[in-house]
Amino acid sequence: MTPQQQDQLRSAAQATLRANDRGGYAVPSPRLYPFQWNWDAAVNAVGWQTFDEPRAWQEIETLLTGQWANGLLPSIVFHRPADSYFPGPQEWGCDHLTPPTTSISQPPLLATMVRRMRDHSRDPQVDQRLRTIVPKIVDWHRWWYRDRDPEQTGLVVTYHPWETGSDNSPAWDEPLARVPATPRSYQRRDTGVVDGSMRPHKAEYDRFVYLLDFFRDCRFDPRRIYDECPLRIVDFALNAILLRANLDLAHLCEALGLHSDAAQLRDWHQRGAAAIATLWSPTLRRHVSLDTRSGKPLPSRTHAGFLAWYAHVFTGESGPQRQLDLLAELDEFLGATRHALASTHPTDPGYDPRRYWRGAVWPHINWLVAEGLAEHGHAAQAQRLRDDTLALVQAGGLFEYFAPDTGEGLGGPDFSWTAAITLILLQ
Ligand code: 2M8
Repeated sequence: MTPQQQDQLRSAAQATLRANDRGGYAVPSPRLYPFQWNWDAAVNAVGWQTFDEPRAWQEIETLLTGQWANGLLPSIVFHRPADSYFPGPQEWGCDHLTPPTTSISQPPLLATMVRRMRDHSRDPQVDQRLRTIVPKIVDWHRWWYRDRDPEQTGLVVTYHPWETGSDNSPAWDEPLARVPATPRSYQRRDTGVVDGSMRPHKAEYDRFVYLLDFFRDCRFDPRRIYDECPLRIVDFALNAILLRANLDLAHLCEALGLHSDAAQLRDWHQRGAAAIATLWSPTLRRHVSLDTRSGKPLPSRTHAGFLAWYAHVFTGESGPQRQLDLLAELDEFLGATRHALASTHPTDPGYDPRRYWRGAVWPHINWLVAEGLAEHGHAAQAQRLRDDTLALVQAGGLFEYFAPDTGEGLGGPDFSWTAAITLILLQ
């Protein structure tokens, strides 16, 4: 890409974030997702920081206004009403809250992004802001371990594919099939905004809706949901992101003198790293997620396993060999499609290159995987992912995701975290 092309792309990405700004938060894509999403906001903040640092911190402070008293940081904060999205706060049974939210969370990227923002900050007062922000993120991590790991296994469970962020990944097909379909009628909005061939099937939505009704009917009682929810999985990607975030949050706590929180966070990382090692499959050459209802691993061939580097869990004697095995698996992903990284390998029976998390390339996952690879000295693979991501965006536009075979931009247009990742990669 020439310097002039880079400038054009940078301007387009900045303009997209500005256009999606609703006053302190950016919507992921104007009509498809008209609220503030949790892990999107974390990525968007890093994108904002490349050209407007005060606005970057505001993205995070606005997200934290949605935090529950018990520490949960919800997946969506419905700051203002909008009717182009289903399900809204009434469906979640959370419309009485100020601001209204969902009742589930999302992958906890926030601490890692905040640490990065502190490292890149030009604000001499940055630690003043962090004295308010960091304890709230610690409360959120505490919520994960208290409510989502009540048996203290070291790994947290999730009850909804929307909480994993990879909503219709083939990894969830089998456990989701055991969830009853909702008996009630409802009206989806997403397929009125983008083509239905790029979105989850109705059978999946029927179960997504069943689950959110179930949480509401349980009055969000964590023990009851843990005992009775028909879907209960240990998602490798979510746990990898949480483990990495524990380390970054411990670092922030130490910088602020919060030493007992830091010690707790390092302990969670250590215990989690030991527990996550049991999710390694030598035949599949990667970690897999676990269905804790059936006790079975979920072996779908997805990109999730490549987050192991980012999570810093290759500890102990097995670490070097496992890294070699995972690099071999990565080579097979890189060679399988024209554009990397397909979210599902084409040989997986659930592969669908256009349908969202069943094959499409996701810029923010490419970036996270590249960060982890680079941190472990695998510079060439990291660069390949970064180059592929920028090439996709340049040719295909600032879309939500991209077809791994043709490079076509798919899903929502003018997408905030795609813009943010573009700005980060062009830095
Ligand atoms: C998608 O998820 C939402 C539900 O949270 C949806 O499809 O309605 C996912 O890609 C998720 O990971 C993402 O955070 C969200 C907003 O970009 O959209």
